[in-house]
Amino acid sequence: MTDEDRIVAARLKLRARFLEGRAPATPDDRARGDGPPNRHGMPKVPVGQHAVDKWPVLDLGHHPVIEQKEWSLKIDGAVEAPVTLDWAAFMALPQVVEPSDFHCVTTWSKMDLAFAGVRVRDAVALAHPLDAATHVMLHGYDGYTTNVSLDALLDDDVLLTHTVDGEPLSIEHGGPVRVVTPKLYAWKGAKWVNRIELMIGDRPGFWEENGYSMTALPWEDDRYR
Ligand SMILES: Nc1nc2c(c(=O)[nH]1)N[C@H]1C(S)=C(S)[C@@H](COP(=O)(O)O)O[C@H]1N2
Ligand SMILES: [Mo]
Repeated sequence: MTDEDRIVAARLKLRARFLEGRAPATPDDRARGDGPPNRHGMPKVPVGQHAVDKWPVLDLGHHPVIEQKEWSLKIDGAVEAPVTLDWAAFMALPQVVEPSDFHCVTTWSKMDLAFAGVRVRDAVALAHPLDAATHVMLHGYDGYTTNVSLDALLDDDVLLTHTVDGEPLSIEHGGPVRVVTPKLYAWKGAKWVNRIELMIGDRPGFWEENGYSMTALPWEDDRYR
């Protein structure tokens, strides 16, 4: 068994437990709070989650080492004008900082990370998405893929982030650049991102092919399908 096989097996076991109703939580309609907007109005972690102190590293075990000068991001697919951004073009886009939470489907949440970078919306706009585009596939340098609806992707807090809490994003967490999707479970944020593929219609990415949710909404305990 490779490391990747072990990781996938462990995650499928977690899914099976969840589907049997044993973990991590069953949806209910308790009031879930009143925090900042990117917490969906909730003060605490979503149902079935617990907050951790340290930010864990979770991926398929391949950590590609990409220098800033080699990194590029292609935005293509259902667009009028495919573009490829190099580091300089990326850093020339408007830069923002968004404090957000980070919810991993394996039940940990890292609260209050200050993500700095470019709104995915601003990068995607450069390629002029077709009106018919509905979803995207995010691709990483490690071959990882994950699908996100265009609506969710264009949210204010969805960033191509290069700096977290004032420090450059580490390789383990997806540096030089990853996507973060604070209102969705964290697997929707591709680390070492190198392509945003606009799609007409939806298609499952890596974990979604393995029974994970197409939509991944933490506040709805929407983990698997
Ligand atoms: N390129 C890539 N991105 C990825 C993954 C991966 O294996 N490869 N794993 C995903 C999963 S399952 C999670 S929970 C988060 C974890 O991010 P972290 O390691 O920074 O905590 O990254 C997501 N993005
Ligand atoms: Mo994950």
